[in-house]
Amino acid sequence: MKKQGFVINDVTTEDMDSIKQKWGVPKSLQSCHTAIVDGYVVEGHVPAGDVKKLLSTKPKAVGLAAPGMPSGSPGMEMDGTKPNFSVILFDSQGNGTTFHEYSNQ
Ligand SMILES: [Cu+2]
Repeated sequence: MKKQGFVINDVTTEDMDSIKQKWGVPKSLQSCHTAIVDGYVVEGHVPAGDVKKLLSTKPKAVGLAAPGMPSGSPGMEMDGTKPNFSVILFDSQGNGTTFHEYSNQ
């Protein structure tokens, strides 16, 4: 994210659950880490391009999530594996819609 021009304030905590709860990350969308960018939640390995699109389009939503630890996502690259996962836009009701589909097809 730094390379993409984001300023990072890195916080390490054992208590990720209460952070995710506080920011309204639905259980089904949770991943290993949670970022807050301009008031939006970015959950998990969401590519920088999607975060930029979120910030430029400013949809009415809580944030973006890449649930789990999808292989091929930033930081999870594997040799010969193309990204194959979905970035989900979710609202305060916990409803998600596909924001960006990465497909290796
Ligand atoms: Cu992860």
